[in-house]
Formats: sequence, structure tokens, C-alpha cells
Amino acid sequence: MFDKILIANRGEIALRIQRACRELGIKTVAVHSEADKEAKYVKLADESVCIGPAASSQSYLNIPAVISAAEVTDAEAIHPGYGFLSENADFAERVEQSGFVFIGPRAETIRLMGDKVSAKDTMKKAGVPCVPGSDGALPDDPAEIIRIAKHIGYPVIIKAAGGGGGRGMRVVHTEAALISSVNMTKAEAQAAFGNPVVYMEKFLEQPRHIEIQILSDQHGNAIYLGERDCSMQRRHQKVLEEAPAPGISTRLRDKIGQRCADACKRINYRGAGTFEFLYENNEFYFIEMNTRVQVEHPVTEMITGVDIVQEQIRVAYGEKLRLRQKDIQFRGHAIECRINAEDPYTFVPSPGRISTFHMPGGPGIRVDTHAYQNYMVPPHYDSMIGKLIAYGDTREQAIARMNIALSEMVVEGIKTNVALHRDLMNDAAFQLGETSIHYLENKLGIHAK
Ligand code: MV4
Repeated sequence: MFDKILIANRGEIALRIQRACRELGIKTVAVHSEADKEAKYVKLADESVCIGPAASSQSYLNIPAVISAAEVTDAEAIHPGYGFLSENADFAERVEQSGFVFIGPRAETIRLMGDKVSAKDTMKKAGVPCVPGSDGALPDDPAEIIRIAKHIGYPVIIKAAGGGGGRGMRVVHTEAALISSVNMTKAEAQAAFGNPVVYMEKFLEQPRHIEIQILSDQHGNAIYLGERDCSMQRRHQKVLEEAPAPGISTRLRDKIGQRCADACKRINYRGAGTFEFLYENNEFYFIEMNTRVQVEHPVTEMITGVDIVQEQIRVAYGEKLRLRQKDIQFRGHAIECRINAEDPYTFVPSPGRISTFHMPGGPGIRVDTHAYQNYMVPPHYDSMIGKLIAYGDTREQAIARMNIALSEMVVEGIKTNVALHRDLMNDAAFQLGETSIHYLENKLGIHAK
């Protein structure tokens, strides 16, 4: 196994990765910005290196600084976590060219999935069901674009190949608006991603966002770890996630999961990955693939007993997957509430010093956080300060335990979104498992474009 891993991230995921390393007997190197130098997870690592000033662009996104830190500490591999450089194909390439192992897929796989047109094309060919739409990129000829939209049927959505995660999209309801919408989306895509390529899909009105977790090794083995429902979101920021997704049958899970695992084998995928789907009228439609560990991975860990971060590391080292599909049992239900330093209803960030910090516990409760009493939440990064995960034999028990845990949780000195989570646990539609990607924004009275 690796002797030493550098963790190119911060916050709760940096601590989560350290824990996985420690259990595998691997030494850890934390890299941090000047704003994070006093954080406890930095002190907990075997070694730490300051890689730059507070601004992410000069520290956590600074590729030469991260690689130099790996060189001076003699680390063998780099774990990128989520966000920052985790899905940067150029970074993965430079890591490997510098002689380190990138804990994630090969650079070419990241690049393939980063381009949403090639990702969709690849998955369609691999037998993964996709949203009906244009066959690849839209052509230039307006008459041709009009013909494609007519064939799909309105409303349609125009998406940038270089986008993803909600960036660079536009819904079109009528033929009259089509060509100008395509042109505007292309111009925005060129400005934002340096790539004007766009594609078209049928616009699904009230879907749920359900994703499939996979693990794949470099020896032709791939398994699925079931699905997560991530529909509860606001402005493309997930608020809470759960596994399994309410109302998905074992048969449907196995069918879509096996399609994803087969696709991984076909593209010789390496590591952990997530297939993102829209789910409407009992059908899954692939939209994007994420080639990193995700924030919400713990709900899958809770219902399968698999440590996804440890498996990422083992697979990156070159080991064969130790688990076969038949070894994976889905048991119980898990919900994750993302705890953010922000106003619970305006969502305005609320950095500052945490004066009181009391975390809940008891059966089925897991807290993934790097925060503590007196911790200073820096203003420079994402506002998430931790994740509260509740497991139960049933969804009802997970909700009941989450309610108790939220009532025990005390975070003072900054604002948090705990009140929103308390509200959601008692929301009738949530309790029935009857929400969609638009539910929370409607509940909050935001009528997003
Ligand atoms: C869609 C869609 C409806 N129909 N595609 C937004 C994020 C990006 N990953 C894909 N997104 C969407 N694609 C079709 N054909 C609606 C969304 C969407 C969405 C998707 C997942 C989670 C939250 C969302 C919020 C608004 C829109």
C-alpha cells in the first residue's frame, strides 16, 4: 500500500480522507492556505505544507504549489477530494507526469466526462439510458436546429458541452425563441468555458435528481453501490441527500446500477464515480458523470457498509476490487443534512468564530466535520462546515433520529442552516418522499428563472 498520501483539499473532506488513510496505515500530508493554517485537521496530519494565500486560486487551485508540496514531502499519491482540482484533467495529467498517483480516474477519462457531449455519447453507446435529444453537438444550420427541436418536442433545453452542475443552460418553450436562445447559450458558453459547443435535450419538467455510485478497478471489475436522491436543492446547491431514493424498487435499482457498472467496465474506469440521472415517470435519464468522491458519499457508506474513500485509495494503488456485486447488501436508510454557515432562509454566508459547538450522537448518528468550539470559519471558501448523517432501519427511523440529532446540535457565534433542516424533517411532502428538483425553491418562494 502507499506509504504517504498528500490530500489536496480542505475542511471536512480533508479530515475524512485522513481518517481513511489512517485506517489503511498510510501517512498523510495536509496542504493548506494561510487562512487554514490553525485548523485542527491540519495539525492532525502527519505533515503539513502551506501552499499559498487564502484565495483558492493561489492555494487549493495552484497546481505547481500542490505538486511541489508532494515533491518536498515525498508523497506517493495525491487525493483531490471534491471541488477544487478534483475534476481537472490537466491536474491529473501533471500529477502522473510528475511521478505521483492521482487518486481518481485517468486524465483522459476526466476529460471525456468533463465534455458533456462526449460523456453522453459514451454512455449512450454503453447502454445507459439518456435524455432524448440531439445526436451530439448542435449543428450551425438554423433550419437543422429547428428540425431537431421539432423532432424532440418542446420544451427543450440547450446545454453547453463545457458546462455541467447547472451552468450554461437555457430552456426553450417555442420555435420563435429557439435560434436566439441557442445563440445566446453559445456566446455565454464561449465566454464561460472557452467552448461554444451546445447540445439539445427534451426539457423534463418535474424530475428528481437521483445518482448511482460506482466503484471500478483497473482489472475489469466494477460494482454499483445503489442510488442517492439529491432532489432537495437550491440554485444547484444540494441541501440534503438520502439513500436509497424513496420508491425505487430493488429491480429498477439493480437494472440501472448494472448498466452503470457495465459502462465503467467498457471505458475501463478507475476509482469511485457517480452517474447523475434525472428521474421522471419511473424512468432514469443520464445527464452527467462525476469522476470524484462526492459530498454525499456517506449516505451510501451507511447503507452498504463500504468505505468509499478507502476503496478509492486501494483501487488507485492498483488493487483489484475486493468486493463483488453479490457482496453488496443494501440495508436501512440514511439521510445527510449539509450544515452550512449561512442564514437558514436568505442563504447569505455567515463566516466567523464558532463560540459554542455541540454535536449530537447516539445510535445511527454520524457527524463529518472539521469544525469545533472556537474554530474560525474563513470567509474565502464554501460555507459547508459539516454533515450530519442519520441512519435507521427504515426511512421513518432515519428521519426520527435526524430530528433528535438536529434538536441536540448547538452551533453559536455564526448563523447556520440547522433551522431549515428542522423544518424539512417535518415537511409533509419530504416525509412522503414526494419531492422534485424544484420542491425546495417553490417551498421557499423562489421562482427561479
Ligand atoms: C435538465 C433539467 C431538465 N431537463 N435537463 C441542472 C444541473 C445539470 N446537472 C443538469 N440540470 C438540469 N438538466 C433536462 N433535459 C433540469 C436540470 C435542473 C436540475 C438538475 C438536477 C438538480 C437540480 C436541478 C435544478 C434545476 C434544473
